Amino acid sequence: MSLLKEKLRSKFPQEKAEIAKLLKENGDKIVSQVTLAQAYGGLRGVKGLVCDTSEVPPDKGLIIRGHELKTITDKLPEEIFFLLLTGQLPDATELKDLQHELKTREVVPNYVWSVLNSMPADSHPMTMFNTAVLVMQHESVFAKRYAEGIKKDEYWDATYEDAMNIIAKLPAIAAYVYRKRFNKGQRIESDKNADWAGNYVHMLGLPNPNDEFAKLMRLYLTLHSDHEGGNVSAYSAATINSALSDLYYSLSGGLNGLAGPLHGLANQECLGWILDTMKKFNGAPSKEQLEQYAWETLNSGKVVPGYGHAVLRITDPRYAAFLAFGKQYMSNDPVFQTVARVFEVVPTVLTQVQKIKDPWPNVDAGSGGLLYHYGLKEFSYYTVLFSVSRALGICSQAIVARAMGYAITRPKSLPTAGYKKIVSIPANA
Ligand code: CMX
Repeated sequence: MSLLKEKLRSKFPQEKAEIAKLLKENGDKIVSQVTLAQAYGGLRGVKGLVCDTSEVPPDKGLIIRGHELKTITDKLPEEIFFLLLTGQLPDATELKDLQHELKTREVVPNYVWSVLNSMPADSHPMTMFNTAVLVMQHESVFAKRYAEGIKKDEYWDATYEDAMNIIAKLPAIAAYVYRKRFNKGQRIESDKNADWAGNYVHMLGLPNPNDEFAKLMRLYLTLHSDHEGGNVSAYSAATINSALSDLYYSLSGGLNGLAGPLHGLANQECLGWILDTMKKFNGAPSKEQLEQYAWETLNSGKVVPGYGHAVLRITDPRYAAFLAFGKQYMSNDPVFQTVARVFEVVPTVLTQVQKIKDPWPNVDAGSGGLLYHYGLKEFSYYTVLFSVSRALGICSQAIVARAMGYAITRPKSLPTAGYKKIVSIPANA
């Protein structure tokens, strides 16, 4: 048995018992209230979900199992996955064991390539990626064992198997989506000696000067891994998972949510916005020009992509990590310079729009400019990178949910007439 699974096997029963005790002693205590505005406003701020892998305090940003993001940006995505699941960073032996386990599971079934090859040539990369994840449902260990009558206590074990099988294969699938969709030539075979992110870069086939692109990708895949349980992709995946749909169903469902422009697609839109400003002003725009362009965007009824957040009220620490990377490796690049200048201008503009609660950059504001620098210029692909990383969090959350035996998700809805009644307005008013 892998060291990671061994650790989980001893840890989960204890955590489950703790939750049972907590509920037995406090189950009837009130943890949140819901206003009418929240019911109609995307349940913003309503506490009613459980996610132990990470949390996002509005004034701090992402904290993974007690580790503030800024303290773990040097970690490999594999280390973060171990942390998400166990609450501890792996030691050297545990990391090696996990990397070995992923390597043994990385071969992608041939039918996945056939399905991707038969899709329309101009399919969106996210559609291709999510289709590949879904079609592999054929391999689900959970679905097979469930049909055989697996015991409830073993649900997490089968989900772990699915998670590892999926995570191991994602870099090869994502890299092929890139090469196929953008006519980059043959599929590149895996490098048996590379780490998870390094191998992804290898299979993308783009230049990797001084291993810098791989460094960026390690950072990228670490930063996007998880963002607590209420964001669209995590919540959608968890809801699907709660019906005991296996991870292939729930991960692809969650990633379909990530493909929305208000969520993960914003990173594609963001670089588009930056490049539009450069086109309009013939090169890196001045602060005044950027301010003008930000107002034009707002006045035309569009959002400034990469800015604002449903939870955060500070500069996203993930954006800060990307900015620091850019300053270290590409301070002379005009696209990066524009990204950095936008940060000096846009928060001041957005602060003047009263309804906007968070004028600060989110994770999507910075990443595109860095990817562009290393030749990954097809921005419709960027959400696929986000997906490869977010799979770490979604899979971890699913394993934990199965281990804790969480119930099927089923909040209560009411028609508008029902809410009118609650707030004492006659239904026909
Ligand atoms: N530009 C223009 N308007 C914005 C804005 C922005 N960057 N951020 C928020 N607003 C607007 C909202 O659209 C909303 O307007 P309406 O009331 O007319 O609908 C109003 O300000 C209030 O919004 P909010 O309470 O501050 O923010 P929400 O929780 O409703 O939305 C988010 C959060 C991220 C969808 C929003 O800030 C946004 O659209 N940002 C741009 C897109 C983006 O970067 N998304 C990526 C987020 C990170 C991720 O999930 O990947």
